[in-house]
Amino acid sequence: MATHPETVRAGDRKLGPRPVLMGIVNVTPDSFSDGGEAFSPERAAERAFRLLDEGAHIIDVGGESTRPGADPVSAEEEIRRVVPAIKAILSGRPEAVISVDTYRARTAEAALDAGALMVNDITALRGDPRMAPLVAGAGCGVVLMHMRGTPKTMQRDPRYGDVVEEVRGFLAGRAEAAVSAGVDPRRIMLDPGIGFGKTVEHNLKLLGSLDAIAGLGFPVLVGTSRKGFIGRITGAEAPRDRVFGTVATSVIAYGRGAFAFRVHDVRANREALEVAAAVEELSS
Ligand code: HH2
Repeated sequence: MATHPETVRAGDRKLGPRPVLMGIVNVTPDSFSDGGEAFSPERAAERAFRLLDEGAHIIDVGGESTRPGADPVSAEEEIRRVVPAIKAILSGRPEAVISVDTYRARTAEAALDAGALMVNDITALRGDPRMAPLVAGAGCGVVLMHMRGTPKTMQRDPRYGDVVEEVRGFLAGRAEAAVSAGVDPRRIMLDPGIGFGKTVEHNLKLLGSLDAIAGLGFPVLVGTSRKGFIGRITGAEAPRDRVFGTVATSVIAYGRGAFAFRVHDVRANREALEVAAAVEELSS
């Protein structure tokens, strides 16, 4: 554990030590959990202010749903959704650290110009050849996530030999590619991509063995919030009813070395993680 990085950089900011909370603001009509709830810049800003008040360290603004089976939107539409939202958030809270959830360089560039400090790329810089040079040149933070296939197709019978080994190997390769493209390693976070081309069992194995991914030496971000595998275990069909299950996954991930937590319910996860951190502090 001692060798894990204690911070991650994004622009001129440093985040950490863990637990770092990333609050989700989806400026979409169709996200699986909160679609339509923040589909105007004003609503997106209101939600972001609430999440910041609840203790979020980063606000992740997304303009395209990546739920299984979702259709992509155009870069123009994505920019039309995220840029006014980012500007509205920063006009109310100029200190906020904003991340943009996109795999398109045009969208990322527009978001960085509007003041975002981090790019959350579910394709780990494979989706757009211009993304790696953009991120390297901007000096922003970056999340590199594992995904099998695309959101449209990823849940069609995903199979792995050893899911933990495959995800770990993939993330090691993507971190190396990012560093070769000029990205500062202190700005990189890795994410196993819970729910992206994975069965319930794959998700559980990854959570249980997160220490293998944390062992790569980069801060690990996990995104379990309200996801379907939690509902499959608890029986909670509505995503908003999966908060208790989500909190359990966050605490488990923390115990296996996770650094950052991408969540809809910042207060519940933050309080649980603060307790986990207090216990760890006295037992290490
Ligand atoms: N999950 C979602 C979207 N972006 N980014 C990272 N790094 N890790 C994740 O696990 C992750 C992510 C899906 O969740 P959500 O944004 O709530 O829904 P939707 O994609 O339907 O907008």
